[in-house]
Amino acid sequence: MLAVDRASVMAVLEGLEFGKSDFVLLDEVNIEQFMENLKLRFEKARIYTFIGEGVVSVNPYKQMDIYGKEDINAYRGRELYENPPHLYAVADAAYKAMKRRAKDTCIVVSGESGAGKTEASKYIMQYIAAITNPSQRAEVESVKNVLLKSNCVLEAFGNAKTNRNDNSSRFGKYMDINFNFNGDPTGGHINNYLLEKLLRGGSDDMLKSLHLHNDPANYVYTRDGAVATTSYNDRYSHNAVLSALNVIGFSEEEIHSIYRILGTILILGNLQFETDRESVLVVGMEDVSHIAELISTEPNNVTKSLLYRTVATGAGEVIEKGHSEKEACFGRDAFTKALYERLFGWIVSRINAVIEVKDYNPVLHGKNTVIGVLDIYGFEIFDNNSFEQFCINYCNEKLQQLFIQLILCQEQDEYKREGITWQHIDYFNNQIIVDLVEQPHKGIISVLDEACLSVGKVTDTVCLESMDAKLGQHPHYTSRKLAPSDKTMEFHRDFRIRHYAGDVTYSVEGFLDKNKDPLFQDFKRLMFNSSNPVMKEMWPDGQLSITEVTKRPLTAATLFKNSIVALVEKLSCKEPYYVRCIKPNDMKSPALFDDARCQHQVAYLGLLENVRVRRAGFAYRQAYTRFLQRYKMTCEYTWPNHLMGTDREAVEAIVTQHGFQDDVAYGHTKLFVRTPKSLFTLEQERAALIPVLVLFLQKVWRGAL
Ligand code: AOV
Ligand code: MG
Repeated sequence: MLAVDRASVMAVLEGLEFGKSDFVLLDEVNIEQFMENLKLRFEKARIYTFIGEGVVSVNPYKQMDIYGKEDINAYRGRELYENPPHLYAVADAAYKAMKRRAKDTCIVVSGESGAGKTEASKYIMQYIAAITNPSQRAEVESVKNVLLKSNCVLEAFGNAKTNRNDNSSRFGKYMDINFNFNGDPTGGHINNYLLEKLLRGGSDDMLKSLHLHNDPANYVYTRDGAVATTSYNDRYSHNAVLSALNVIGFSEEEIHSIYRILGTILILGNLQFETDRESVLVVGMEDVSHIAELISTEPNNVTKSLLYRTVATGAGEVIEKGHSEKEACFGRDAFTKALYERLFGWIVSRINAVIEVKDYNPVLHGKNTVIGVLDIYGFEIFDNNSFEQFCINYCNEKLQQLFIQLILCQEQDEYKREGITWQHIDYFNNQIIVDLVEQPHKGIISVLDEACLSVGKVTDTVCLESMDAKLGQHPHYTSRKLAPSDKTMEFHRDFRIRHYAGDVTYSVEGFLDKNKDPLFQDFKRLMFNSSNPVMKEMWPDGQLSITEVTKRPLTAATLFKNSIVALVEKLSCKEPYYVRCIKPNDMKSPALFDDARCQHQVAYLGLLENVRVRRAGFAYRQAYTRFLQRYKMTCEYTWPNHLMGTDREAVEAIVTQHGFQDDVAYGHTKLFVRTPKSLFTLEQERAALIPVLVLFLQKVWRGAL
């Protein structure tokens, strides 16, 4: 009987009716061909497609039977092209690079809201957890357990139901997983970015002890979410969160403090003020005493913080100034948001303390390597774009910039490793847009900050004017004033950035308020003086006296910029792998591929650019062994087994027989093909041979040959 190995059989049976499994194999890189392939694959339930070592994923909106134990085993330790495209293939590639070459790697998952980023990150984490620690060492298992459980907790506090996604992450998350020289996880670290402040409910008993009702519709802050359909079983997830908190090691007291803070937030949201003659009062003192009880302080302190603000006069005197009703409402909202933000930040820091790598001695334990997983909101283009979209889109510009640099570097490195001459690649460099946003003294953030910090009444419109004055000449910036013919923009409100992914018009309304730190020091002091040690710990800046408080706290945009710069720094020393998520429709339907919506995403994710960069030098590269497995049936000298000296020589025989020897370069371990056309000949021939070979293989298996 002839010896036919498994990989050859797999390769033969993987037909072409599912479209091209890698976009670099398209006949031509244009949007039509790209979309045609993406759609065909989605309709054939092939939700993943490679772009080189990255994968494009289309949200299936239904359970797929492709994440089981057998699937994990099929990808484990295999080369990229051996199996159909899958998240596991990318996760495995990142893991292998780390283990074999002791390289730090990262997996960047991007895409718009509801595209499947968080699900993808979870599958990646599960894959890594499944393939590591085969000997089941207890200390590694416990690290893995905490890493996996932390997801559940962060989702419970950082996710919310939005109209685009029932379980939308309102924060960006970057998680480093540390590995020892064995390739087993030893710890990790989580960073979170720009949490939008939202919340969800707890159990009846829990809520009752907190003086809360279990119907979210009773609370101003949760009411909107309660109207939408519930696709999550809240009670079930509540228990899961509690058990996850326990596994991670939160104490009873800490868990109780968490719920006390959530309770405070809900009651605060309902709190009203009224003006009686000259003075402003809280409506319903019962709520105030509940809050006081929850945050372990005197009701009097709560009332004071809500109604007065301590200010230092020019003469260094400290006086108490009563709020107007409007100021009191503003203060209350800023306080609840800050409570939530601090709570979330504190939870993240507690998890980090547990998973931090301790006692790692590189001499004893070998080099410590890292895989980072980034799950971050993708580009957002809404009908109405505000400060949040501005931050998110700036973040995506930074990631695109990093992508360009890293992919090009990665290519260059591989060519060097394989001993192949480097070729220049032409691409659009978006640094110019990054500068437009972040350049010191000139960029949009700097103009915004200046406006926020200046004394006197600066309005959003005034700020827009100074942006126009400074940036009017910039090729990627337009305001309605500068292009008065543009009827789609408003005269005094809008400015537009030409992002690498498309034009976005931002309404400047509310930019200044959102950029300021709106929280009065009185609230910080209130929390710092709580007799609950957990709460005290969350508000260390509350101990500053009014005269010590820095007059110019960092603005939201600057804080965000700093965190993104730090993130990019973290990523830039790692070898990147990309998962690009696409949302097929806005109905959460498994059956609908909305062409226009998908095409829009393909455009702004820069996928064509991605394929072009990938193809600009050598479109396709493959290890000699794998290449041989896939194409050996197309050449008489190599089928079923070659009698050449090395695999490389056998590959040369295939290439020469098909006449594209001028289109390739031979690396140390891989064949590099410049234009994909050469491969098409091979692919077509292979496709034509498949039916014949299937018959042949069936005979082989039956022992007829
Ligand atoms: P996101 O993370 O990209 O949105 P999610 O990962 O939360 O999106 O996915 C949204 C929903 O799509 C999930 O709750 C699932 O119902 C479904 N889904 C996604 N991926 C899969 C998959 N591989 N298989 C089955 N169903 C899936 V946001 O966090 O809103 O930006 O802010
Ligand atoms: Mg998410």
